[in-house]
Order: sequence, then structure tokens, then C-alpha cells
Amino acid sequence: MKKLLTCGAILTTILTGCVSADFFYDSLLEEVDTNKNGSISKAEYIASWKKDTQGQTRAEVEKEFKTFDVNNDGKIERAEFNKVFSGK
Ligand SMILES: [Ca+2]
Ligand SMILES: [Ca+2]
Repeated sequence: MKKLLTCGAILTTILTGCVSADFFYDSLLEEVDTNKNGSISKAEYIASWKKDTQGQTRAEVEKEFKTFDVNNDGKIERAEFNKVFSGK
């Protein structure tokens, strides 16, 4: 069964720790990476939030994006996601 993921669900899912980072990133790419280049740009992240805000404000979503964009280059890549996910 395909689970629809939105950016609002990311931190919650990490906190519950019930999926692997790789699995989660793959699912996230499927939903959010609209130009299919294998990374999530800020524009893609915001677009995903707009589809389903889940009560989050834009400021909250931008803060969340920054949490994952470790090297601050405006996109979230798998290595960064894994890093944040594993808390290392
Ligand atoms: Ca992309
Ligand atoms: Ca980055």
C-alpha cells in the first residue's frame, strides 16, 4: 500500500523511528521530487506543503527544510537526510 507523505509528516515519522531513512527518503522523493533529479529543492518542498499544509505555517515548513538542508545549498539530498535522520 502506498502511503502518501507530505513534508508535515517528516519530523513526526523520524521521531517515531519506525521506518528506515532510505525507505523514507525514497517515499519522499516520489511525492516531493517533481523534477525527478534525486534531490528535494526548497521550491519542491514548499510546493508539497501547499498541497497539504497539515496546519503548518510557511515559516515552520521553511525551518523544517533548513533542518534537513545541512550544507545550506537549497536542496535536501539523501546523505543529508540520512544524517539528520540518524541524528549523527
Ligand atoms: Ca528535485
Ligand atoms: Ca543541501
